[in-house]
Amino acid sequence: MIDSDKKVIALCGGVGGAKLALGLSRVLSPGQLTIVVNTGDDFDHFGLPICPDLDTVMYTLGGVSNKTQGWGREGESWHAFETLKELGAETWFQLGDKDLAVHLQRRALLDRGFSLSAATSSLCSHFGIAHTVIPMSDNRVSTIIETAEGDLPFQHYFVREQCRPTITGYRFDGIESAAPSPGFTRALEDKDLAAIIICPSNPFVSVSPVIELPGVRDSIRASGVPVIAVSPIVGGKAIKGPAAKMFAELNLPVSNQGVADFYGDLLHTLVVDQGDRDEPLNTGCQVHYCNTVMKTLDEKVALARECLHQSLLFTPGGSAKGNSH
Ligand code: FO1
Repeated sequence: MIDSDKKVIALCGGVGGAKLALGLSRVLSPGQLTIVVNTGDDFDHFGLPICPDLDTVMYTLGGVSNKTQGWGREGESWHAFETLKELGAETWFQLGDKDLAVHLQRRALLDRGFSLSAATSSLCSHFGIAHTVIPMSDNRVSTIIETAEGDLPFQHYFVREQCRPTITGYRFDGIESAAPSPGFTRALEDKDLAAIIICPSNPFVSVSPVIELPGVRDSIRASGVPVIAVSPIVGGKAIKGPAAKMFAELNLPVSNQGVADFYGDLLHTLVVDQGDRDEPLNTGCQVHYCNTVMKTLDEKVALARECLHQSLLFTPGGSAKGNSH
C-alpha cells in the first residue's frame, strides 16, 4: 500500500471521474488525496454559476448523487423548474430545487469575494466531505465545441444539442491567461507527491482542460511521479458521454490505442479494462489490465487500489520495475 505520508493527485471530470475519486477517497486519508476537477464545462445560467463536474464530484463524495443519472442529486424536487417552465423560461438544462440551492449559495459566496476554490471548500464542508476537492483553476476557462454548425459552449453541445452536431474541433477559451488553482499548484509541488491518477473521464473535454493549463504539464514532468491514467474507452465504447463519438469525429481510433496516443508520453501506465486484453495496443508506457467498469463501491475501491499499486511499481526516476502486463 502507499505510505501514509505519500500524497496523490486525482484529475477528474464528471461522472466517470467522480466514481474513481470516490474509490480513492475510501483508500486514501483526507491529507493524502487532492481531487482536481475540470471546470471547462462551467457556465452561467439564470445568472447562476453552474459547475457540473465540481458538483458531480461533491454530490458523489457527499453520498447524495443521483446514481442512475450520474449527475445531480438523489431525491430531488422540481418545483422551481416546473414553475420556470410555466413562465416560458429556458428549460433545456434541468435544475432541481436542491441543486439550485448549491448554485444560489455559490453565487452568494463568489459575490462576497470567495474564489471558486474557497466557495467549493465551503460547499464541500457542508456535505461532510473531508477530502480536498478543488477546481483546476479559479479563473474562467470555457470549453467550446467547434462543429460544422458553428461554435457551441460545452453545455449547449452536451445537453441542449445532446451531442448531436459533428465535432470538428474544440478549444478552451481563457486557458492561456488562467492559472492552476492554488491548491492544485501546492499539490503538484508537494515533495511527498507519489502519484497522479487521471480518472476515466473524457480525455478531450474533461482531462485536457486540466493538463493544458499553463505550467501544468511541466510541473507534472518535473515532479517525476508516476502518471497513471484509466482509459475511458472499454470495448471500443465510452461508458458514458460523448468520448467515443468525439474520438471518431476527430478521426482518432475509438480504442485504448486512441487514448494512449492522445495522452502520449505523459503517462507511465495506462490502465485498460481486462476485456480489452486481446486488443492490439502499442504504447510507450506500461499497460495494466484489470476491471475498470465501476458499478459498485467495491469496484470503485478495487480500481483505486489497482491504480495506486501501479504507481508503486515505479522508482522515483519514473522507470518501471517489473512487467505489469
Ligand atoms: N446533463 C444532462 O444531460 N441534462 C441536464 O439537464 C443536466 C443538468 C445538470 C444540472 C446540474 C449539473 O451539475 C449537471 C447537469 N447535467 C445535465 C450533467 C452535465 O451536463 C454533465 O455532467 C457535465 O457537464 C459533463 O460531465
